[in-house]
Amino acid sequence: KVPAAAHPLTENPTEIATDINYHVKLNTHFSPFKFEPEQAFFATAESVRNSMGGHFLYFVRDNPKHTYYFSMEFLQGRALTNAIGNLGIENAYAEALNKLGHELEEIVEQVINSSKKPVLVLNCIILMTGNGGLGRIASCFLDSMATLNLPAGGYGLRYKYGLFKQRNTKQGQEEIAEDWLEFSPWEVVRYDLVYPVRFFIYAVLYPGDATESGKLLRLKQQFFLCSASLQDIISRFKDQRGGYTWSEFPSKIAVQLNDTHPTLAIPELMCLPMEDEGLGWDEAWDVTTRTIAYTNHTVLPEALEKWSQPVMWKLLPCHMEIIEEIDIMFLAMVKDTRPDLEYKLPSMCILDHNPPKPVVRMANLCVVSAHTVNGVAQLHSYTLKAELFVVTSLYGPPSSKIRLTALLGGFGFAIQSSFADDANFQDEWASAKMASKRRLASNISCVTGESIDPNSLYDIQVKRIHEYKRQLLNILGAIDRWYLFQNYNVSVAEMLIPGSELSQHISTAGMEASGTSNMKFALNGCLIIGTLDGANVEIREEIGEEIFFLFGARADEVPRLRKYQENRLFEPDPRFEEAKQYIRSGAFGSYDYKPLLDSLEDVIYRYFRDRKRWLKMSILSTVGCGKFISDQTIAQYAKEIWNIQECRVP
Ligand code: DL6
Repeated sequence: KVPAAAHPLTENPTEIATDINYHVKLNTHFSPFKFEPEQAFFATAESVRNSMGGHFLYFVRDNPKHTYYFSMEFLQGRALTNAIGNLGIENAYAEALNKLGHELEEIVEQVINSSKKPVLVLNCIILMTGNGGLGRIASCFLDSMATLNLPAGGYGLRYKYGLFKQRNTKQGQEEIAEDWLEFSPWEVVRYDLVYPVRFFIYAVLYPGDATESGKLLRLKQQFFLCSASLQDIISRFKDQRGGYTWSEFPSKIAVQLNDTHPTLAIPELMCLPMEDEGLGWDEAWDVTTRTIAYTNHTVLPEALEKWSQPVMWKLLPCHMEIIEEIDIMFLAMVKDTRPDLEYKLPSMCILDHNPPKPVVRMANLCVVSAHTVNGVAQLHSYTLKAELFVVTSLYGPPSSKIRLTALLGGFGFAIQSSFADDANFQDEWASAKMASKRRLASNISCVTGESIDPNSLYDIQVKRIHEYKRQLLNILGAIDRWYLFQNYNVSVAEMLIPGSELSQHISTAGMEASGTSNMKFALNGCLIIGTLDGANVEIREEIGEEIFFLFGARADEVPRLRKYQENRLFEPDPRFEEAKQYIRSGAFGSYDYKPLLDSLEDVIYRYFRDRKRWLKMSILSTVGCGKFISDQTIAQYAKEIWNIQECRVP
């Protein structure tokens, strides 16, 4: 029986206000005689958190099959707004805080301000130094698991420091330790759960890997995450009523690896029951392969993780023995069953013994061992299957386990495309967009002192820094358009994305696995200028090609263009040279922008000036984005990969 929570979930604002007051008075972190926004935030968060206790217990009671999402990165947003949003009690809390003289929006903002996200500002282009889509997707997935009442959760590391807080000075970038854990009312310590893991140096997210000690630290972090999490999962599994047998482990537990960072879960899940409980190799392999699924997030060779064999032998000798054995099994299987594919083995095998750097290829280990492998967009999954992992499986036909779909499906949407031409609806749409643009402009003005005309076109690119994402190209373009665009600056995504009208997703075709901000922009009625890359392809399919500004070459044209460039046959657009000269000149002298008249940007401005047409396109962009809601993605993972059922909280 689930005991009643000490402070049961209530939707009555007066009761909530009393509860918040109770936390203000009893909270030992602050003086009980003050009620500043920071304190209001803490007390509100504690009040929400306390009323959630029963939810955890409920899942323990029924013991359904669980999914555990392993990720080295979680890029969380606002935990408080998420929690009360998911519980459907946002209005009640807003009203309660009003009674106490505070605004919910204000106290949430106040916390955001005290821990600024690391971003660098360059006109309309935000270059993120920190985590990108991979960490954010992990957090979105946790939110969707909660929304869908799934018995599922995540395992990650509690890094003491974030990447760093970034300050830009005239001298360049200044890095300040990001002590993000200060004031976190959301952490619950479990003193009764302690597992022995030999490595625990986990203070810094992404230790620099230029040095051997940095690399070693990162490997230790990865092993720490996998070992501690699996020990916790196994201990819960063994605690179930009526005893356990190992063969039923995969029918009770699904583990999803978010990219290769938690790959060591594979040899660890073999190792723990073999060492501790005398399980045989075949049974351990069966349990492991039926439990673990893997999501690949990149096809870039330099981003596919490889660990030095000597380092791994030194740090994890038992795990290396297991990996070696899996590799031998895999090679033998291909030679036996698919001699026609033997020529692929040098790139497909797990251990690359080639000196001077013999390495373990983590993605190959995942592909060989996981029961299901998926990419994050259709084009990406196709590339995985057709080019990267042609031979995948120890059982069944090769590559049968890579899913060609992006694991995304349709989603019922309240807005219909028939609204797109409705004049009243367009007016409402325009005022909602204008309100978001004003909010963004006001934030920009606070941060930078620059004032931005809310009637101008807000064209925004937000991405991790990488050559293939072509921020440099965008910067050159921005400089080229200097006389048309004057003032752009930064805010956080929640302000930027709703406040934007045009957004750049111009990575070289074939390089971006998916991209996730493209979906968020399109869903917020922002038009996309983009290449046929990653999820852009599907966005364009869903919303209609006539409302997508297509840019650049297709993936299959890129190799030919690269050859052209190598042989100096490729003539870049003259505006490249112009923009470069312009930068070199250091001044804004006379500039002939007549050639711009026929350019793609001009098409965009022409559309933008035709307000009705632009608004129609903006509405249709949102309407077409139902496919990209993470709730839908997670519902599909639950059904097709994890085989778990909804577990509704009473
Ligand atoms: O799946 C989330 C996100 C994709 O949208 C990006 O296209 C992809 O680059 C990113 N992958 C990674 C892994 N390493 N790299 N590069 O961050 O995942």
